[in-house]
Amino acid sequence: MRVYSSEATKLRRAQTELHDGQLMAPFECPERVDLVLKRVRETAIGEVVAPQDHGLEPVLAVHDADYVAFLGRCWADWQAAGNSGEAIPTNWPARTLRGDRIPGHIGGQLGFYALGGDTSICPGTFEAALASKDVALSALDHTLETGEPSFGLCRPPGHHAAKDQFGGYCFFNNAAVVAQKALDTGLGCVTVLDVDFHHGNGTQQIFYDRAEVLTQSIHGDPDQCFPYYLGYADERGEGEGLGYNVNYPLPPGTDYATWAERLELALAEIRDKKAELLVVSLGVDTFEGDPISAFRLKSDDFRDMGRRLAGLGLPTVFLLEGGYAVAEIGVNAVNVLQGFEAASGA
Ligand code: Q9C
Ligand code: ZN
Repeated sequence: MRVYSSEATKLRRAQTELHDGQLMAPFECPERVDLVLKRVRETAIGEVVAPQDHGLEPVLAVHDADYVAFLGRCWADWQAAGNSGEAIPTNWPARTLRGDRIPGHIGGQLGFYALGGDTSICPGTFEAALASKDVALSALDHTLETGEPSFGLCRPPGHHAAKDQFGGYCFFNNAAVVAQKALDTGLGCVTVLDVDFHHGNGTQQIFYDRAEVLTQSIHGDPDQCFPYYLGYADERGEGEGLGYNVNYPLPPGTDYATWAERLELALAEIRDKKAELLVVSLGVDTFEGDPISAFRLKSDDFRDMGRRLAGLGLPTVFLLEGGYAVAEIGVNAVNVLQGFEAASGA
């Protein structure tokens, strides 16, 4: 398996996260990259390669141009407005206000382009997000060229990023960028399977009315878990995309036996829709020790997850999403990859 990683993904080092009423050190930290990389090297799961620059075009294929431009200038504008701390949104076009105006003030723009207050913007954020999508796109290139599986050590993660909103630690939707690029190179049907603890709201939104990308997510029930306002089982897609989005919400406390039953349903759906490429949004925050999540997967369960994914026999791109039990994310992520390789005989 080929692994893609970039030092530039560590350029974002936020100091603040507004979490459960406290301003604390962010869970989504650059050390995550080094911990996964360390385990990749220990296990020799694959050669580690630096990504190629893919420019902004593949990002603009799934994100709005004004949103991308906002991310590019946000930190400078925030500083120019006289703020000393990190850019944290505190006001939104909430239901009783107008959602059709983009205010001139950076504070108003920040709330317009944010879906939560959990993700502070700091120096290096845009640069790290650019590196993260290059890692993802380079992994795709390798898999399309060789048929071999790839692992993109993406950071910041991507699956919460919508067409024109950041949040949940995500800025560019790496999985969506990759899925769209695969379609643009001639594939007919791509699938994104999101196994992160949190619902992949951004990926769902981006492809909601389209049949070329089957999006599925197994996650903590949004009635109890972030992102709260999307990810319910009755969201099945719309228009041509009806039937091409499937959500599997599960209650806090869910163990692997129950989780794996949903995975089998998702795999059957992928076979049924005849997807030609599998993109795995690989969050390992389903781990029992994760500090912000509530499933009970054990480290060995991640191997079994990889084994089941390999059963599809599809070209596969793994992209890192969440996972915050920093001591164990390397073991858990690489366990998925090892289980996959062992079962595919690669
Ligand atoms: N107290 C990813 O795993 N915080 N993002 C929820 C609940 C946001 C997680 C707050 C969690 C985002 C990629
Ligand atoms: Zn997550």
